[in-house]
Amino acid sequence: MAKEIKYFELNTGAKIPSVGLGTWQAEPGVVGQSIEAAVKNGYRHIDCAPVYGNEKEIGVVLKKLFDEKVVKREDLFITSKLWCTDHAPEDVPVALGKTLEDLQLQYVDLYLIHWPVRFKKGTTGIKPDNIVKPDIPATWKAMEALYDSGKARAIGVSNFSVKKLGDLLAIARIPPAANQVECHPTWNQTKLRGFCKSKGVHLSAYSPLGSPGTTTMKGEVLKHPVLVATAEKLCKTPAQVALRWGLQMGHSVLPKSVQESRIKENFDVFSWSIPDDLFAEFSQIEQVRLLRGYLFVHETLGENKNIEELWDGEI
Ligand code: 1BO
Repeated sequence: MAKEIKYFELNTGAKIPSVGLGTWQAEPGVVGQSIEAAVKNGYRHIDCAPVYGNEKEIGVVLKKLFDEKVVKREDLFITSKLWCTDHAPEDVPVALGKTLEDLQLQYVDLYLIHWPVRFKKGTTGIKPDNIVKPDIPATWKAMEALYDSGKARAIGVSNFSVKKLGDLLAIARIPPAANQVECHPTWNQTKLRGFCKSKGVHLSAYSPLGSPGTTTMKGEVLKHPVLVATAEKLCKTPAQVALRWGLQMGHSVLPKSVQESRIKENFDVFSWSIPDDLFAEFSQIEQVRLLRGYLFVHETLGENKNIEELWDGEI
């Protein structure tokens, strides 16, 4: 029996499931089984990207789930992203073509420009020396063509600041449907959230648990006293509280897990809520961006000389 899922509506009219399975840092060899567990436990939204290095394995398991009639394609919401090496307009359809081939799909539900940063074509890894000057208007025009073709049913961006999103909205024929960014109770994106809301751009949260397994991000979100105390009062886990906080703030959340028990736990966030008095305490939490983006800036190459410029001061 289908479990209750809350959806948000995109500016295309499509519905995006409010909880999706993140696949960043889900290694090939384990990502397939986590997707199977997620879908069997009710998830209908999978967040992918070619740079995560696992789209082929995801494609194999999606095909299996469709063949075994566990879920229908039209009931799943699949996001993927254009990597930084593929910003040239002629490379954009090729990159989506490769993603569709790997995922064994005819279309994605949402296709995002992964970063407002361009790397030299053909380079590998995330290295500042790979950076070249981006031309987001030209890349976006190519993204709009993918939307027109139906191969991307919605298009959007990721890691865009208020300024960068505003600049894009000023030239877009098709406005971005979503901006996927780091967001959790200790980086709540107040300014960006307000801007997205005013422009009808859906905010989607990566690292909604603060990426506890990523040592470089030093995320201790789940240990924050407000989360721990709220979890104790509601008999929930801090992870469930962090996710429920996201839903009540009005954004979709993309927790990553490869353990079935955690996958289930992260989905048990619909039948209860954080009461107003406890919810209010989250607005007092000190804010700190965890994914700083040092590898996406270069003093002389590209447009972002430092992380202040990358995030346009939102750090
Ligand atoms: C480098 C990838 C960050 C989250 O998508």
